[in-house]
Amino acid sequence: MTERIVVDPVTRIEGHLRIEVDVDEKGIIQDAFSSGTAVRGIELIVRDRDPRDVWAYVQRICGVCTTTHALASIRSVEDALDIKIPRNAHLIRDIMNAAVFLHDHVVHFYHLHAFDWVDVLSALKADPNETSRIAQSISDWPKSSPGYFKEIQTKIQKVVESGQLGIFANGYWGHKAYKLPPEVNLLAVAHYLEALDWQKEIVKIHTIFGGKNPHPHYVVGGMATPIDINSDNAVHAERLMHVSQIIDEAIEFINKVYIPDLLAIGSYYKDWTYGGGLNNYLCYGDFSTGDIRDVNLYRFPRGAILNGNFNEVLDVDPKDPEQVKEFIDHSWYTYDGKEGGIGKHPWEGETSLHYTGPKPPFKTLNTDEKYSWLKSPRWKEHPMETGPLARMLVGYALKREEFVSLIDDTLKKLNWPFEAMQSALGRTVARGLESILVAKWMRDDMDKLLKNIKNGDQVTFDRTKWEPETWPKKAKGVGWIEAPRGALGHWIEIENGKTKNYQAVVPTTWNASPRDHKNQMGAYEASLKGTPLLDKEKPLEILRIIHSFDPCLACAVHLTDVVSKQTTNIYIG
Ligand code: NFE
Ligand code: MG
Repeated sequence: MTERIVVDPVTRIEGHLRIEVDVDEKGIIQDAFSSGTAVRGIELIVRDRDPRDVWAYVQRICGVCTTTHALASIRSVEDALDIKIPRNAHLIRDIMNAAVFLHDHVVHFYHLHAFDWVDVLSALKADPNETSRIAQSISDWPKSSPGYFKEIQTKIQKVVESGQLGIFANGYWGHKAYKLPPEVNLLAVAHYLEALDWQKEIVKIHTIFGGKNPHPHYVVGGMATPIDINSDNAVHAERLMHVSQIIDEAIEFINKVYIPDLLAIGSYYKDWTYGGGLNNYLCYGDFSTGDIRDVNLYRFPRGAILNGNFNEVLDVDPKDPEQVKEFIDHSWYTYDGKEGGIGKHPWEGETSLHYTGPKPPFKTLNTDEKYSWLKSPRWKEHPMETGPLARMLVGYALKREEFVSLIDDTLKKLNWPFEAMQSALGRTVARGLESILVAKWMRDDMDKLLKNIKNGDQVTFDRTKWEPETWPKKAKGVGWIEAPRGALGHWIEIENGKTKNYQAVVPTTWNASPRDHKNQMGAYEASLKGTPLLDKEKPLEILRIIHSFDPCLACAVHLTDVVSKQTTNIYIG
């Protein structure tokens, strides 16, 4: 006998996600279902538009990865039209992508995920002297005096006494699964508040290079960033120094706050090894030290791993029609008027909505049939996990020195076997570790940019192929990118200077996808299976695992109609 538990909405994520699990008498999850419950229509509007404008529309797929979809879109157009961009533009784009990684990862750790491990209310019982001692033993971050932590505690006390816990209301405080001593909880709450301040600084990189955040500006052929070190009307010397300083501060915050906290918290939970899941990992790769199309120069390498076989990294090609396909057997769509059975490569993709779920209000979804607005992307028909864990493990399997030493050092510190990485906590650790790498690459890219500028190269845009008259009549391209949550691809088909087809397959669509044509679970679903719940009324373990992926459902459910003129036919209720 199993009992179904529904978590809807899952909070502290972006977008609308519902999780249904079947638990047995012992409270162990036997089956799990992930459902995207909202539908959006962003991509519908790019058809027939000028490919040079598409980035500005599809960027609105998400307000979290604020730069990501624009960059994927721009790269798809440049790939289709074989446009090469100036070196400075490439460096600026990668610095901006790195800024999103660091912003997202820090915000995810402190503001979205930490409270699955950290009990805010327990912090009230902490001895601030002891918190101070712990803080100074793990880092030389200056804000660490007993008085400072006492002040934070008083702040929490006031909030609790006011009876208005605000965003801290309805947490599972006091849950038996929380293991941190009060002093470490207090440390984490203090850094939760500091990270709130910090995150508003790093986005200034976007405002300087891209005009604003969210949704900074891009241009096909380079960057819309005029650089002139002597002009007030351009990104001048002072602005460049500001970016440089923010990068240094980011490196410091990551190394002195984020990583020490991650390891301190992780060390109390290292026996909680649930949440691994598929053991299939997919990376498109990114952060090229040369041309973006030269995959060999990627600092995040490209590759796929199946069934946890780290001895073999398989070649990935998003252009191969046999590799990336989306299935709809359990998704509220049809293909050619049929309910499923086939997968479509994004260049041939189709999005025809067809809601067949229960009429609200309802208790549970009919998970034997269709149950999500997400499609099921598959790589060679395998469900894949994408994101920080996939990137770190692919780098490790390829024996890249940076990845191997970072992972091995961390495993030693946590006294963990390698297999422990394949868990919810491992995913969270991987996110921290890749932040160290990305911050380092960002510094390196900025140094290279400054050097170019110093040598007199201030060019950021190449207009050779700006005019549609210079384009072929028909062209197809893919823009891939490693986004904070994983491998993202935008596929475009251009005809007579207009966008004919457009399709995005997004990291959270891979991870949160429902079952496919072979009834194979998506990454979220597989990661929940076998996990024991200590308290079915307060399924904290489900949040831990799902949050470890950093869900973004707005990204995951975006729509495009590439075949019929008809767009939607939704009937709910
Ligand atoms: Ni909406 Fe995104 C990232 C993209 S989604 S946040 O990272 O692309 O999975
Ligand atoms: Mg799509």
